[in-house]
Amino acid sequence: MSLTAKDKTLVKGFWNKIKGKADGLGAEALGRMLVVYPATKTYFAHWPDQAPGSDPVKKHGKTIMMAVGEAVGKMDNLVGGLSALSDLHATKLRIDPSNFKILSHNLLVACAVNFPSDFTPEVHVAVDKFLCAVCAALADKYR
Ligand code: HNI
Repeated sequence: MSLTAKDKTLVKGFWNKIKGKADGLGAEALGRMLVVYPATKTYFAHWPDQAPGSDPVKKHGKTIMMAVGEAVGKMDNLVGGLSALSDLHATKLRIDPSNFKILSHNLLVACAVNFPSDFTPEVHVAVDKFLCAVCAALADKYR
């Protein structure tokens, strides 16, 4: 389902509210993913510590959210804008693309928990659609 003009406006507005705390949100989402969906830990086996709040989780949470922030700026062409990142996940990192949805779910949870009044049902659906579009763009280079 493609993003409407209203979805894009809502996503941009919400991003502007959360971007100052994006690093922490990314770390919380990643930490939750590793605990709640432990099969995802296989991809991070080379990290010294996979616990929520650990240095690698914090660092990678920030990396993920920088990419999400860039995606907010590329909402009109996510497939093109994320093609290098898709290629990396497909051919080098070899991440099963079903995991993108799992991380997105955890990002939504982190947003809801940390921004309860801004994360209205209307924002929720727009951000969910946006993250689905990001997942589809990240999966684009798989075949
Ligand atoms: Ni992902 C590296 C962005 C989902 C496993 N990932 C990155 C990098 C970015 C990134 C940016 C750093 C790239 C570089 O070094 O140039 N990843 C994203 C985004 C999403 C996502 C925006 C989804 C919204 N990645 C996932 C998922 C998994 C995943 C769901 C596995 C479950 N990513 C990785 C791994 C690395 C990685 C593994 C390498 C990290 C490292 O420290 O070695």
